[in-house]
Amino acid sequence: MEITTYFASVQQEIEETLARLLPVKNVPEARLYEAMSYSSLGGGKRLRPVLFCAVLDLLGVQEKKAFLPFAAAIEMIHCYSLIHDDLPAMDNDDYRRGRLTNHKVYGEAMAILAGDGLLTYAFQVMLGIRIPGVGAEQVLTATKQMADCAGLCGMVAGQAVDILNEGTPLTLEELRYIHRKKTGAMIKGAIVSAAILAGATKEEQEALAIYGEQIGLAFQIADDILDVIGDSKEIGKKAGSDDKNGKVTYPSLLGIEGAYAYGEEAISAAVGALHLWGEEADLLREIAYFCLQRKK
Ligand code: GRG
Repeated sequence: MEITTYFASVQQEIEETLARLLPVKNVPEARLYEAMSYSSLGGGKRLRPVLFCAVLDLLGVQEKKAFLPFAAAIEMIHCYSLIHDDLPAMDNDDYRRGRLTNHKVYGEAMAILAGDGLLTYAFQVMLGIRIPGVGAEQVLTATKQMADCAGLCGMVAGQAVDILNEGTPLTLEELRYIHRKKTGAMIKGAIVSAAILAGATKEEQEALAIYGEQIGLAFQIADDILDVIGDSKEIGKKAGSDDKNGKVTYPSLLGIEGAYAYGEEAISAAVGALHLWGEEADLLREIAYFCLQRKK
């Protein structure tokens, strides 16, 4: 299947699954549900669920439907991170996915709670999942993988180091440390948790983990490049914010061309990690190129 068709089909399935999992209830805290839905529905590339589903396909899972709540829960964690990242105490952004940010619509307190709600609910969904042929231990291991990647071993740690180093010159190695955790961990988590649920061997899990780490790096490099040369309308947020906030980025350290070349090295390494598979891994190979070449 062509990559754009594949993205479109997973996007639709995730939209439907999220809408089902996040109904706005007629309860005193209805506004919290609204705020959670606002930032989860109707936008985003859904890259992490796409990777999750592509790994299931690679490993021969025939019926993906029962796995979709797990993929949607990963997207909830991602959406929570975007809500919190946009808060005045963090990046203080007004636009995300082409719309006003959560705190601009619902206020800061509700935005914090919407993020908290999404993060907690994501783990409730993952742990409650029942998939025919998938054992409880696999579900626990996959959920633990996501907790590691989202929390203190991953995204939260990366965000903390990023904030702690604001205004400080960084080396390439330090920048990589931040992004390996802040951006890369959730991408790798989506890939490895799918591999665990699909019953991949240790060797397959390790190969896919390397693939995830490398495309995570390329994805971040593309993000930094888009912040310099991207179109604000297309990326759905204001371009130029890294420069305005004095952030060290791959282009600021390596120049645009140098950063792109560095991204190409990461893509080669990602594609190289897929050597265990033949053409059944072509979709993952295409997604790797997309991560660097994307326009939004
Ligand atoms: C608040 C704990 C906490 C973490 C925030 C996600 C994040 C960490 C920060 C976002 C800042 C940022 C622009 C990071 C670069 C890479 C990235 C994660 C971009 C956003 O992800 P996309 O492009 O977004 O997949 P969509 O909207 O397509 O889902």
